[in-house]
Amino acid sequence: AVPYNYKAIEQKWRKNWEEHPVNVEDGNKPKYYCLDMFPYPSGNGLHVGHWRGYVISDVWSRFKMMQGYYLIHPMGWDAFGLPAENYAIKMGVHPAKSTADNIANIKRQINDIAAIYDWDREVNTTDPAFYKWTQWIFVKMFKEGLAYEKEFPINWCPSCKTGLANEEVVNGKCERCGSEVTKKNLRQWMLRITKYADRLLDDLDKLDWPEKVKKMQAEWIGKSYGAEVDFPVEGREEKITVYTTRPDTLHGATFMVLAPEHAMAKELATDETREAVEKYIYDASMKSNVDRLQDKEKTGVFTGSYAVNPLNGAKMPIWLSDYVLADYGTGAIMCVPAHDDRDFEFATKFNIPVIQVIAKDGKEIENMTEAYTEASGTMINSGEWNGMESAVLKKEAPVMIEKMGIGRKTVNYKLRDWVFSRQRYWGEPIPIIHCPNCGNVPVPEDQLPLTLPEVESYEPTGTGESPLAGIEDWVNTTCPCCGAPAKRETNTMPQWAGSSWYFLRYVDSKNNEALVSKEKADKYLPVDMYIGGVEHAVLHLLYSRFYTKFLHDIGVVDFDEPFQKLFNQGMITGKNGIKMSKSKGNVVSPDDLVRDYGCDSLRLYELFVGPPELDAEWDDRGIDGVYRFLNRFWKLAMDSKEAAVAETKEMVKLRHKLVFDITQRLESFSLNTVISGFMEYNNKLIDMAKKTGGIDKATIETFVQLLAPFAPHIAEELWQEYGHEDSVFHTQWPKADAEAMKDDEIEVPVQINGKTKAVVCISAEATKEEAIAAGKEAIADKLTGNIVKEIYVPKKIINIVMK
Ligand code: ANZ
Ligand code: ZN
Repeated sequence: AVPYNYKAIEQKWRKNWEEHPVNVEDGNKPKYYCLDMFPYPSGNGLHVGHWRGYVISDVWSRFKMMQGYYLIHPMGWDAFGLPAENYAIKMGVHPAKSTADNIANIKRQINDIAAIYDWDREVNTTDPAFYKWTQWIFVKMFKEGLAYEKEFPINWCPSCKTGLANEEVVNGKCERCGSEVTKKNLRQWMLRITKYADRLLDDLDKLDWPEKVKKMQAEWIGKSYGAEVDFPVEGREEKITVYTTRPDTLHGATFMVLAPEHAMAKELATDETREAVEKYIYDASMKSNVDRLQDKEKTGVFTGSYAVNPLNGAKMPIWLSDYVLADYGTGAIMCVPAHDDRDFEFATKFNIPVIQVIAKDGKEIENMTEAYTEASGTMINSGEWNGMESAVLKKEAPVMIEKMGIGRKTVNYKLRDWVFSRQRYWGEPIPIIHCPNCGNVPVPEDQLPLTLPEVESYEPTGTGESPLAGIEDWVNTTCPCCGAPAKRETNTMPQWAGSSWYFLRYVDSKNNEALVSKEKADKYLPVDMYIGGVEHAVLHLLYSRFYTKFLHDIGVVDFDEPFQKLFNQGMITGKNGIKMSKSKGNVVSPDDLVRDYGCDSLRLYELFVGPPELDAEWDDRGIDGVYRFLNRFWKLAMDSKEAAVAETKEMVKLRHKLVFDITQRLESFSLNTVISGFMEYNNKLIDMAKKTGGIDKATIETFVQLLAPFAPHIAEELWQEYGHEDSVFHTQWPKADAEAMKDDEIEVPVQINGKTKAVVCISAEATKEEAIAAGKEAIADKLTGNIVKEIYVPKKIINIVMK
């Protein structure tokens, strides 16, 4: 037979698909929107790890197409941001130019995957026709009071010379460059994402997402229920209010800690403590939040002042410590060392009394060596609350406190408003004009996009101003309201701005009148399946949900969750699990593998390396195995075509089992076992063909159909070899018939010591174990002696030898 010539086959079908696209819309098909997280077009190109996600989404898309859907499967570019800008600074090339070059290269690489992207839908976040709408959304948010200006100390990356959102600070370091993040007092544009906190939390229930990701989002939003309690301060009018989730422990509060930034921190100092207090406040101002929360030895300073426990009048020293955050709750806490780890540590270090108020079995612990943090047990040392269940009290205390007039029931969130301005060049200009008469005025919607001007130097200034501030004729403008001389906002948007809504634009990417037309939005949105890495769990995926809810609220779309289903693929790593990167020199480029084995083989191997949701180590050598499988299947198909044998019962049965197994594995995203399944079935068929001279047409054709989403070129070629003119992708995904899958049943006598005692019905294919088990069950009541031997003569006799 003709050998498997992947080069010729792949070239032929690439051209053919270009001329006759297989994903075509016809009015009757339902849509299916399968989305990849769009890439940042970096100068490094794609490695085999990037391929994995694209192959997974392509397999899924083609499978859906064969189930009769019209596919929305687009691709685009998330191209604003630091890498392009840093390259510009180094090489003096305009970021738009380097971005365009990188896109051209990556597009070529993506085309090598043979993924079925609809390039008519392509978007690029740096294209003014696109960012017109990114700015438009900002203007709408401004008009709705969701975008506002505020000056406060934000996370500042001294190396990127820009402010960062909380989400961009990972373990106290800049998410992008790894530098230690510091604080800087800066005027900021903020987005009021906190207004959506409850909906962002509650609607997680609607989503078919990995539990892990939902949990991360819920924790990031961090809703907690508790109480605010007001504590009088000795010798002062003003009270200090604390936030606590454990008001049940109020009797055990032996001291109080304020964040160093708390408004009263300085005032509470006495002549003796003032110097130490001011030094402590200064030192804390230089640390990031994350740094402060990390597990290291507690520090603190006594202010010299005392608060009074409003329940029992106990005197509580007031301390400052940086483990209390200024921007959470009220920035002040009551400390219950017996029942909180951090407080226990602090009290131990500074010799503050510990009073136990919850006892597990009604007994007081003599020398506490650690806090008892569970809200379960009986209240002790708690006056009128003694004897109550702490879990019950925890729920009731907020209301009781409210009735006593010493506080109130409250809800708190960890989520903060989103710091939305960056002091860099390569981003969307924030479309706001500062007018001396009118204040902040948005650029009129019909004047958008406000395009990014050319600059001489992209270098960040480091002063907290973006390079745009230096372009006088751009900065100076007139107020759209009153005509007075006014100045443009010179900050730009963060890289997340465009990616927060790009998925909406794909379905109407050329529309100049609207972000997306109502008609197209209704027809093609939302996204049915979103595929990408897990690293975006709280950044991009939270921002996108927020944007979608906002656009829902202003009537642009009529759904309020963007992504119905989410799949996170694991990473492909180099040897020993090390992340592939240029600097480590362990990047495997797909280009050579495609040349040496073909696209179809590489696609299969990307899936074969392991469960798609887990990380997998890359080893080039493994690709040989899938390549051999394709060769063997090719030969079987071509030989069988010649032989043209009639179908046997075995072939029919195997065909239906194949359909059943592959479909089930594919639907549950167990893509690596789909590939191993193909290999096993192929081996079985080859064995069968040794006896029959070949495999029947329908079985081979079914195999080809199932293989098509995975190895599209070879599938199309064989489909054509088998005499079909239309694409294999225009066929319906095969269905398994349960009846046809059933093994034949046969009757077998069951004997004890050679004498027949019963007859059982078992599968003709039953293994020895299965047959013996069925036989023993049928004569269970007669198995009274010691079994010395169990015999199964296949399809003939089950014999149990007993003593
Ligand atoms: C007394 C208490 C007793 C507390 C106890 C806990 C256990 P979540 O669940 O994270 O909301 N807290 C409040 N504001 C804080 C701030 N600005 N910085 C650091 N810690 C703060 O936690 C709420 C609990 O964290 C609050 O309840 C408070 O300590 C502390 F046995 O109050 B608790
Ligand atoms: Zn004005």
